[in-house]
Amino acid sequence: MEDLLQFLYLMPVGVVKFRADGAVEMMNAVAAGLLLSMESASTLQNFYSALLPIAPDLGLRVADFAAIAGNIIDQQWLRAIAGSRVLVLSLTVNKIKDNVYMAVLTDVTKLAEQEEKLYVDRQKFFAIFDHVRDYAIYTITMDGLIEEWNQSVQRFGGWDAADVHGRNMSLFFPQDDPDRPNIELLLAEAARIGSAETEGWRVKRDGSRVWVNSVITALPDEAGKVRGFVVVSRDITQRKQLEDEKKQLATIDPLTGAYNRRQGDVLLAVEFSRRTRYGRPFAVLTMDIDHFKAVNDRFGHPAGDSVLCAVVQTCRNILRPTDLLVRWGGEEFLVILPETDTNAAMVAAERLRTAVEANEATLPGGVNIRVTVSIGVALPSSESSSELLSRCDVALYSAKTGGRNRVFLAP
Ligand code: GH3
Ligand code: MG
Ligand code: MG
Repeated sequence: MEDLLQFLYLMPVGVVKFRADGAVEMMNAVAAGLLLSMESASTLQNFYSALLPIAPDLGLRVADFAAIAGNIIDQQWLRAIAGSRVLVLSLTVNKIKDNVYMAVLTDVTKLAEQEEKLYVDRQKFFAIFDHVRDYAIYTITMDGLIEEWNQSVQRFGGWDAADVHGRNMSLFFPQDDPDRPNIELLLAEAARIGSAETEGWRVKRDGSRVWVNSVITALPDEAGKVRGFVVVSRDITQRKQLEDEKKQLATIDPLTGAYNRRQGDVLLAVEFSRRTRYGRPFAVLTMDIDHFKAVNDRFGHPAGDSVLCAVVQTCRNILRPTDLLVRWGGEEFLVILPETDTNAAMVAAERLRTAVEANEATLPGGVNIRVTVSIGVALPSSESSSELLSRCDVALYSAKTGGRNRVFLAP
């Protein structure tokens, strides 16, 4: 009996033995501590009085319990004020026999706080997950099958839950996109280093496209093993358009739509390196409009501008899609002809010359005029691009001094 009392006394939970009227017959130190820490627990003589502020119906419930023995209250959580903090107690009451009751009290404040935090975290998470506007968020399995998604998937992709659930995320990637990423590799990367990022076209439900940035993050379980991924995608179509426009501005001559000189330098460097690496031939033409100053003088500068555009259009009609037309300066152009030997370059130059000569440009006032061009042709030897260009310019100069409207091959 003494051992049992000792055992009860040392138990890490509060134990109280009381009678039907609430009179306490015995309680251990933990129970006394818990009851005393509650501000309002004025007495320890009577269990009902001690718990009155937090369990006012305790006496009634005990009285209502008609069975000979059994559980009356099972782990009911009670909130009490203890000084400046909230104390959460778990109360269990059992009827042992007539007029003998046992209560077990445990301090579950920590547990309650954790649960509260978990609840708040969950609420916060769902608030973010569902109401975040510009991001589509969905989770996928290790194989890329879509599990859960937030409302943005519908908002910016137009996809319904039923469309996507259980289907592979590749659904969102256009089949015919040459830059379509390898999804398996992306997932493998995300699994290996924690996350992977990809940017490109995605298809909407109606078949139209948006430019999207996606971050794929691994979702590890408690043991650290990756169990799936969360994909956070953002529609950045507008940014992409701005970037494309900026790129366009940086590489294209706004008047004629030909490449600008800066891009011409880049394109020339590319051809040089292809020639060095793979021995691919190419040719360059420098083309200058004859007596262009006279066009400006006679018809005005805007008329000169439309002649420039007309010449570019004429050349475009003649050139192959792989040929590159660069506005090198005012009325002077550089044409880069990849995969072209001397004969083919001369033929192309001659075709350009005759086409420009044959074409009438219609000026804004309705006047039609014709212009001619002089062209220098050069093929690279082992020289720098500036040496090649000055050789080509010498050929152009010869075409000019030779009477204009002609083609001259650099020696
Ligand atoms: P040549 O046959 O020797 O080439 O004679 P040209 O008159 O064409 O040569 P010149 O270099 O003397 O004159 C080029 C003219 O091109 C002068 C300049 O005002 C004009 N020009 C340069 N850029 C533009 C442009 O963007 N628009 C217009 N309308 N004219 C331009
Ligand atoms: Mg000129
Ligand atoms: Mg000139």
